[in-house]
Amino acid sequence: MRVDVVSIFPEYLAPLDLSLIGRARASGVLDLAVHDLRTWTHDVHRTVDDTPYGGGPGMVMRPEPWGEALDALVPVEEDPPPRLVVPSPAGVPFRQALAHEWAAESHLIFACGRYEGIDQRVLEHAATRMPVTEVSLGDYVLFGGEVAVLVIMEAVTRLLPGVLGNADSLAEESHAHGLLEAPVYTKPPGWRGHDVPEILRSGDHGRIARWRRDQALIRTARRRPDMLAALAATDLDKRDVAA
Ligand code: 6GU
Repeated sequence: MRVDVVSIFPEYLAPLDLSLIGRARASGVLDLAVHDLRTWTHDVHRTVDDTPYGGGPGMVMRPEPWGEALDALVPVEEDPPPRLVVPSPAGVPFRQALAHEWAAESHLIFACGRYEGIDQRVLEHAATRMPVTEVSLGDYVLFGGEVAVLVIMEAVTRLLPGVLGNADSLAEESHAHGLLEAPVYTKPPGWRGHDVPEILRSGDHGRIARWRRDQALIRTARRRPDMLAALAATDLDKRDVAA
């Protein structure tokens, strides 16, 4: 997968060199480049922003540098075209399903806005050439899209084939089945007066699976009642009702 990130703070994306994302890059699974938006400015001040039409606080990113950046990063006739992802608190929610969709793309371009955002015409024009998604991490406001790109790239990269050693951990994890994951334990069996639930040490795999499912249901009901309500009745088994 090819990924381009455009930002006025390219150093903010330095963590993409580390850990498992760094390893995915080194192994060739991920071909990632970070670009400074100011590369595509032409004035001495390398201006990227201006005051908003219609008034209001803050500054808006001017369209010209973004237009040139996308012209440079999208090869003419690229087939399929890349997907442009624009992090914004006004975007659609980023969820595991989107991470799966984007892990199947061959080329993603992230446009990191700062200030009050990017002139909307950049997105309108890009949409005539490629799919465009404005995406939000949640209901709070960040300074800019850079940290959102770190989050999204971590969620997407771990779904790329060959990145996670153990594919089973993808199947089991929170959000894979629309439920939060059950709590986990390791050795020692007793620690500071707190014991590992006896059932996990019983060796009875049927009862362990049932216990984990019940714990997942209880957690989800308490912490994310919205997720439980969204679970289709067909996703519940008869014994879930008890939990
Ligand atoms: Cl994706 N960007 C910004 N700037 N703020 C956010 C966000 C994204 N998601 C939540 N808040």
